[in-house]
Amino acid sequence: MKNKFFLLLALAVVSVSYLACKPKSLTNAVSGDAAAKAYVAPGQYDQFYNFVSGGFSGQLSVYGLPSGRLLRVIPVFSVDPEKGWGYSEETKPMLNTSHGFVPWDDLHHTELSQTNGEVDGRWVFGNANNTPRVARIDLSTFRTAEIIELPNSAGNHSSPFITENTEYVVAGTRFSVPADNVNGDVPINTYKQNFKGHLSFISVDTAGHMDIAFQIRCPGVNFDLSHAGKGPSHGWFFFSCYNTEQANTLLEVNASQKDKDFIMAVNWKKAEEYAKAGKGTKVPVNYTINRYDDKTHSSTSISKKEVIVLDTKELTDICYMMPCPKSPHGCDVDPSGEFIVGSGKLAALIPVFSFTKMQNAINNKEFDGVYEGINVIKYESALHGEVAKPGLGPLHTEFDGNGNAYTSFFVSSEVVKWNIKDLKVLDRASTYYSVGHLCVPGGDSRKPFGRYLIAYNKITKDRYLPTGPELAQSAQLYDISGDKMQMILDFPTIGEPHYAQACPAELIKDKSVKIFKIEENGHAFATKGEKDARVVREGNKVHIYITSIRSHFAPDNIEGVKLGDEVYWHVTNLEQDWDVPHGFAVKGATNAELLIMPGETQTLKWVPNKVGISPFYCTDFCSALHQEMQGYIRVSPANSNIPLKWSLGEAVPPPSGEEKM
Ligand code: CUK
Ligand code: CUA
Repeated sequence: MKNKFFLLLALAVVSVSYLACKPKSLTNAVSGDAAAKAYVAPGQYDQFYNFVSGGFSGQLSVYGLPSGRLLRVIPVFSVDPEKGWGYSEETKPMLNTSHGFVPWDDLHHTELSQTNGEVDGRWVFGNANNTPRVARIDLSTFRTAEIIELPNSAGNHSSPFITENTEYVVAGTRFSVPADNVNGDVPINTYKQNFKGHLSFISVDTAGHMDIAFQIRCPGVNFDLSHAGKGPSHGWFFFSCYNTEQANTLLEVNASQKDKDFIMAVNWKKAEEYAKAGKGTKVPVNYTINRYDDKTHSSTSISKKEVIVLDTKELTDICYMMPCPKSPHGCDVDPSGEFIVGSGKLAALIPVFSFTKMQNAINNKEFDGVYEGINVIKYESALHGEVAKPGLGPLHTEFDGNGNAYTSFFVSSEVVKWNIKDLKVLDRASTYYSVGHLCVPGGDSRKPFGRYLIAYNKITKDRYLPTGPELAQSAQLYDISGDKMQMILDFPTIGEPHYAQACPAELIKDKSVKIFKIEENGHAFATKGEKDARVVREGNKVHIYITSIRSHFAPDNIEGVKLGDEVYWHVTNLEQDWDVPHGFAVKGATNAELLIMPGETQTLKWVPNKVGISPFYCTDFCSALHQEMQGYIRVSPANSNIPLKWSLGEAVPPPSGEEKM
């Protein structure tokens, strides 16, 4: 067994070193009409939005397709000084966790909300891999609206995949760890006894609010990826598991021992029934839910203390294991909901399971033993068939809605198109290089839109101008409307993309919020007109109610602030026009700028530590007189008796000579 693994490893090394030399056919990789296919004329909209995870950047970026134009970077799990995300008083609570404020995470997968298994354009979800969390981004504002933390988890990788009516966002832990409520101070080599893998079923209500409905406690393995059943398999969820060897060290060898690991099938409808019937245990935990409110322009953190846990040891009919060769990564369900594709990183074939056969096998008890209390279905009993000799290092599969599947191969750097029913390979296209995830618009829903496929590559090597030791990760766009895939565009990406989703622009663009109505601004420190601008002292806290409109702040001269004061700049942008944000920055601030949208209020905390004059100014070029949009604040010693004073336009003496005219 070991020999086989090293053979594959050797193959991988050979192929990777092959990448170092430029393929001869490179100039032929793009054919003549490619540019026209990706061309979107200046002033024209793209046809699709593409929501791409930023990996270790912790953010999510939005591209237009087919142009590859970068439209927006949405801060999610990482602070973003450009937008004040995690720096303004209003957004700081969004990054709260049971560990306190966490300024960074690692976002791997994006998933669009669905209704009846079809993309509906309401929200996109993202996962945090490091400190386990799930975020919901509102696609009317393109902002992170909610972040929920997941207890009993570590490395929330198998996430945030959703059921076909967005009933649940589901998250499987990558690292199994001792549960939060038991003593975790145990030797690491007691993995088998003490480490558990928890799956979280996060309910989503019609407003989008998330909470953990229940968790399922599973044996300690690594849950890698997952997807919901749909259509006939709605009610089930499928998770790829590796490290079924339960190793706790040198996983590259020790977790590659078995020829087959598992895809775990979870009957979540049954689990839901059990949870409602009180079959779970209420377990004490600590987790946080952070919500942003577009009316108060503020966020709040809710601290939760309990979760319902169902145990697979006791409830033996909610989980079943399907053997899957070898160290599976991607776990994808085709649009019909009948076929489940497992991509074994070290496998030389792709197994495709049949939901119908799996159901029959369960009903007929065609089992092949028990794994840690969970019935293992006979491989052949659930298998629809295998795709033979597809490539090396399969990772992920997407679907085009015409009966075809597209699988990425990391080691052989290619995308392979195959037919779901007869499992015949139809086409292959090179990627440059080492492709990870793939995305077809709607490609994991019941209704893929087909047309394009995007490959997200890990290595770019010689594709772009050198930029020092670090090169951009890269996306490649293929036209898949014909029989043969055709590469039409390369574009560099932000961070390291893993999964991405795309949908027709029509689902989103007309719902896009243009301004926040000033009369609906419910912020506790809003200033709805210049006449209300003021400065209020409460002990050593100074609240500045300040407004911005082209091209001044009101007030713009402030005196009476002293060392030792905590100054809160509550900036309300009075504009009611689309695309007119104002920025705000003050000298010596130890956090960031604010970028305030029309009708919105945002607050910057500033603790001056020097006596003197500090200018403040607008950072976003908003008008011809943007450079005039500035002001001064005077900071006096702690014991001074300069009174609080604020003004706009008063301090200017009449220009000399004017009286004489
Ligand atoms: S993972 Cu990155 S290529 Cu985190 Cu979905 Cu497969
Ligand atoms: Cu406001 Cu520049």
